[in-house]
Amino acid sequence: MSLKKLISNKTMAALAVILTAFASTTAFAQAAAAAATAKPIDMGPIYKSTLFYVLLFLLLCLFIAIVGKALRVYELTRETQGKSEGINWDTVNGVLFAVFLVVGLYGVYWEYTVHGEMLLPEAASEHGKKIDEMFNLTLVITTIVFVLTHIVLFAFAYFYKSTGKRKAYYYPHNNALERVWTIIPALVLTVLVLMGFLTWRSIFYKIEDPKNKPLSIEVTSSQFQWDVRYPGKDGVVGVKNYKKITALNALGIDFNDKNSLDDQVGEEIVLPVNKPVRFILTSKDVLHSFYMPHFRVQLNTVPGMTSYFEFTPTITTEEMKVKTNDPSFKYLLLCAKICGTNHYNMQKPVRVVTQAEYDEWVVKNATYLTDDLRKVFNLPVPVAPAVPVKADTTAKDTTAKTNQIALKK
Ligand SMILES: [Cu+2]
Repeated sequence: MSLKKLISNKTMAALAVILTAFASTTAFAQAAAAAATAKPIDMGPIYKSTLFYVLLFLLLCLFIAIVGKALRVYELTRETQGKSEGINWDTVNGVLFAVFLVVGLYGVYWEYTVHGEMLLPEAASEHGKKIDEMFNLTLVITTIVFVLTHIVLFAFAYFYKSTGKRKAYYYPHNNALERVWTIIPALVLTVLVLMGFLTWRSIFYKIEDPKNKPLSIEVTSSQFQWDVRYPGKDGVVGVKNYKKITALNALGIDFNDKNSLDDQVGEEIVLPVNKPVRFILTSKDVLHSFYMPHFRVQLNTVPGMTSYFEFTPTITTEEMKVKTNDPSFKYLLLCAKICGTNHYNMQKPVRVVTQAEYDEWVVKNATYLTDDLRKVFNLPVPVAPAVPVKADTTAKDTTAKTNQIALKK
C-alpha cells in the first residue's frame, strides 16, 4: 500500500483522531501523575484560580480544533478520491437542533422546578402582593411565548433541513402575518406597562390615613453601612445638614432643631406589624440602594437628595419562620447597588414584631445626642445619676439611659 493510499484511508484517518486525543490526554495525565507522586500538592487553591479555568478553556478549544482539523483531512481525502461527502452536515445540524430543543425545554422545566423553589417566600407587605401578581403574570406570558417560539424555531430547523431534494420556498412578505406579530405583542405590552404604572402610583402616591399615620424612620447609607435614626417620642426625625458632619456627629444631625433631641440610634430595624412605615432615605457618599426583598421594597439612596418609601409590613418575623419552616429566618436590609469593595457587607437585620413588642423595644434605644454633642451645641449637660459602671459592654446602655433622663428634664 502506497503512503498516499494509506493516508487517504478512511479508517486510518479516524484512528489518527482517536490516537491524537488519547496521546494528548495521556501526556497530561502522566505529567499530573508524576507531580502527584513526587509531592502531594494541595490542589484546592488551583481550582479556585481564574488562570486554571482560562487554561482549561484554551485546552478545550485546542481539542476541538484538533478534531476539526482531523475531520477536514478526512473530508479532503474523500474529495481527492472523488467520493461523495463523508459526513452529511445538514443532517448533523438538523439533529443538533432537535436535541437542543428537547434538552433546552427540559432545562427550562428543571430551572422552574428546582430553582423555582429558591424564590423569595410570599410578600411580607401590603403592596408586595401586587408586585408578585405582576411578576407572576409576566412570567406566565413570557414562558408561554418562550416555549412556543422555541418549539417552532428548532422544530422547523430540524424538519426542513436541506436534503438536496427540495428547494426553499421564496416567501418575503405577508401583511396579515406582520399585523399579527405587531398587534398581539403591542396589546400584551400595553397591559403589562399599564399595570406597572398603576401599581407604581398606588405605592408612591398614597392618601394618608390620619388615624394610622406612618412611623418615620430615617436611613442614611454610606460606604459601607446603614445608619438608622428613629424619631423618638415626638415621632419626627430632626433636621440634618452635611455641613455639621464631624467625628462626633457622623450623620450631621442639627441638634438646634428640637425634633432632633430625642432621635434614637437603631442598631437593627424593628417594625411593628400592620403599621405603615415611611423610610426617609439619604446617602452620605455614593449611590446605594435600599433593598428589602421580602417586603418587595427597593429604592436608590442618592447623595444630596432625600427619597421616601412607605409601606406596611404584614407578617411578623415569628409568623414568617413558621410559614417558611425555617427557624433561622430573618428579614434583611441589603444594598442593591455595587457601591464599592465592601458592598456585599452592607446588610442589616430587620425584625417585624407586634405593636406591644415594638413599644417595649423602642424605649431602650440610645439617643444620638450624647453629652459630648450637648457641649458642641451648647445644650445643658445633665448631671449623671450615680449608676454603677459594671463593664465596658454596658457603657452604651448607660449613656442611653442618661440621655433619656436628660430629655425628660
Ligand atoms: Cu451600597
